[in-house]
Amino acid sequence: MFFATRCLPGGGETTPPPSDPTTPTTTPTTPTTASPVATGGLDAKMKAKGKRYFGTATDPGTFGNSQVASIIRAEFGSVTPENSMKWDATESSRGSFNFGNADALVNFATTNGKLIRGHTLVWHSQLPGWVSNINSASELTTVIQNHVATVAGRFKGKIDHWDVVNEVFEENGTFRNSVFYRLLGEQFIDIAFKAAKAADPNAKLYINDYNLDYAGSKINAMISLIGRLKSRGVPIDGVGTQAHLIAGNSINSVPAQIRALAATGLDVALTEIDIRIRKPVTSALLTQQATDYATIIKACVDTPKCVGATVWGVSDRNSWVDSTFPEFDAPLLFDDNYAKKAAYTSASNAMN
Ligand code: 9MR
Repeated sequence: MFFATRCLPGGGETTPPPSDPTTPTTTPTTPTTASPVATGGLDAKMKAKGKRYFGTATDPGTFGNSQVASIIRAEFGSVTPENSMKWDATESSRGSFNFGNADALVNFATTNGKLIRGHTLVWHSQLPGWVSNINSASELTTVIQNHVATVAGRFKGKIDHWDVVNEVFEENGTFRNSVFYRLLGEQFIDIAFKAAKAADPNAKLYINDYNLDYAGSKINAMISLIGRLKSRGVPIDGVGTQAHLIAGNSINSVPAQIRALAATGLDVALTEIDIRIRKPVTSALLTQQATDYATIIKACVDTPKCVGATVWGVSDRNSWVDSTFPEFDAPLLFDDNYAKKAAYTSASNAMN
């Protein structure tokens, strides 16, 4: 899917009004204006808006850096394992489970009082070949049930949200041609959710996808599917919209899509926010990105069913964007040197 690039506003930052010359020049003991960034970090501000968390994605490879770890401790209230709970990481060969990095992530989260968004149980990507090569529906059903029971069961009681199924749709709203859909049809989703509910009854169970940021076939298909899942009594609690976005591109359509997802009656979470910038990164584009972060975060704040927002990483130094979209850069709230960007301040202010 390609988007027409919206013209970027020429704009610089707005200039504050000149101070009133009649104002006495006494030094106030307390600031007369709110400081732009409250103490307590992004998570505290999101909670003050009645939400559950402001989160980030990480794994031992990133929180092992002490600067990343201290930013997570200070700013974020939830962590999503970026890779460590995926099928290729947890069950790369059949029935042989490895939880090294996933356990380390869970220990980091629980030690630091962070919620965890489990990610993800059934996904066509990062899926070992032994699963893709299954050609019997009953065998695949058993394999899904065992995988979900083992992975979700291991972390029972510790996971706030599980992304039970991820990215089931093509861009045109048809089901993705995964081994799951080919052998089981839409029922693979029911199987996965029922298995997750049995394994961890208190986790909120989510369906998650990308490009739900604008009106069209894909979000329509998601909303229809949610209606069918609910009518079949499938235990689904929420829908995650990933929000992998491009600065200055289609951002203004996002708030209405968040409201449309909320109108299903499910909880909504922004699950993987990043807003990448087409190189070369300029100060105007960083300002555009800051504006765009505010638009997205405010849309969640203003939508009662939106329960939280997660950015897909801490600093621009560690983002999937570098390898996947080499013509883009700088998608996150902290720069390559772990300093707060304009986007950080703007995201924070969107929660005032
Ligand atoms: O950020 C993840 C990156 O490190 C992995 O190499 C990649 C492999 O597919 O997955 C990235 O995370 C994805 C997430 O799990 C699902 N939505 C899209 C994310 C970005 O690709």
